[in-house]
Amino acid sequence: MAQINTDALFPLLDVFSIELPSWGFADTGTRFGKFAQPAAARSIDEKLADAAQVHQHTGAAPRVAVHALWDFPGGAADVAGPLDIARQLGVSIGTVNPNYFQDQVYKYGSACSGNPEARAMAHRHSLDCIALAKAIGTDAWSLWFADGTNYPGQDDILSRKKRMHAALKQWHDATPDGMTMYVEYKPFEPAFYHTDIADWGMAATFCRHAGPRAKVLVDTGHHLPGANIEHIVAFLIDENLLGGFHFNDRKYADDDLTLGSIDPYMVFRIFHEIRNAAELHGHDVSGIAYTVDQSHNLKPKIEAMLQTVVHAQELYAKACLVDRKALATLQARADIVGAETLLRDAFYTDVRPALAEWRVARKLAADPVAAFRSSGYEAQVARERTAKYGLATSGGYA
Ligand code: RM4
Ligand code: MN
Ligand code: MN
Repeated sequence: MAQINTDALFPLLDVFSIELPSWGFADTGTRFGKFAQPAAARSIDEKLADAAQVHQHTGAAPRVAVHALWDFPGGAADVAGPLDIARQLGVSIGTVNPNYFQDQVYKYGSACSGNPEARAMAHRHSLDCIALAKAIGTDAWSLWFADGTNYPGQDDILSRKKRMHAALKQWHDATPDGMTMYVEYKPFEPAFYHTDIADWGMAATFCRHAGPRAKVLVDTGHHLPGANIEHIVAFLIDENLLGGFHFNDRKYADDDLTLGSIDPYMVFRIFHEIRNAAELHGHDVSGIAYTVDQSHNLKPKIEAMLQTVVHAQELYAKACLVDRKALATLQARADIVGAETLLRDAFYTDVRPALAEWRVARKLAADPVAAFRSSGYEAQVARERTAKYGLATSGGYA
């Protein structure tokens, strides 16, 4: 077991926060269907209210990421009401996510499409998203592209690369100082032959060409099986190209399961590399943006988000326990077993009592999920939302 020094750990927990996705509180599903939950949020106001529950019980989730089209169909003109509601709820609106994948014009891609209409629409939408982010007063927008092809020969990969390059450069230059443009990658889906930003190296190259306000966003679910994500993270930090994360877990691909539900040791190893970069290499890691990107089809959405934040705090706390000076000594001696044991000791240390103590000292419930369950919030909003929208129905595949 590693020693828990709460004087060292608590200040680190105080500044550890994780942004919640508005879309994680709405009914989402698979391509085969959607199973509706009566308590699911429909409007941005309801999504903010549900996210505020997570913050109220954890004290660690004060920002809500939004999807431009789903939450602000009218763009910047729509922000006054939600901004006011967020303020009253004690949360703020965080990262703005454009949508380059839903409109019919995007059938063959957005920024990379051979169709100039699609590229023009993506460009207008990007400028609208920057305007929306400015109206909200937030410091980030985060780009994910469904662009790619399904068959060899379908389109010219290099022409598409050049179009992406030009678009990102233009949008970076339209991004004001003090705002970051995150660029997310994904190896496949919805495109099944090639994806235009398939991995971290491509995202990093595009960011480097675009300019200093462009940073790579690592979605933990967006890797092929076996990828060493913590290595990617360490490498990007050292290159000053790591923007942040979309956190989720997966067994197979982009499964959007709860963080740490399948492989908690991997999340620990990611946090270990971040703390290592800070403590041994002097990197400023305070700007790394942690965001959840999960859609819970089966779990109750608010409980799943609470569980996610709690998991993240636990795994982060474990990584904070690693004695990195001792580790460096073991590494210098090439004591592989000793070094690995030191990491495993931190990972297997039960930090839950220390986290409960941290919460109680901050006037939070020791167990956020239990506190939320006993609040009756979910049953209450299920009643209200059923009265307002009628019985939830499901969506089909074809
Ligand atoms: C993508 C990707 C994006 C998210 C969309 C809805 O797979 O993870 O970040 O915004 O899904
Ligand atoms: Mn994502
Ligand atoms: Mn995804």
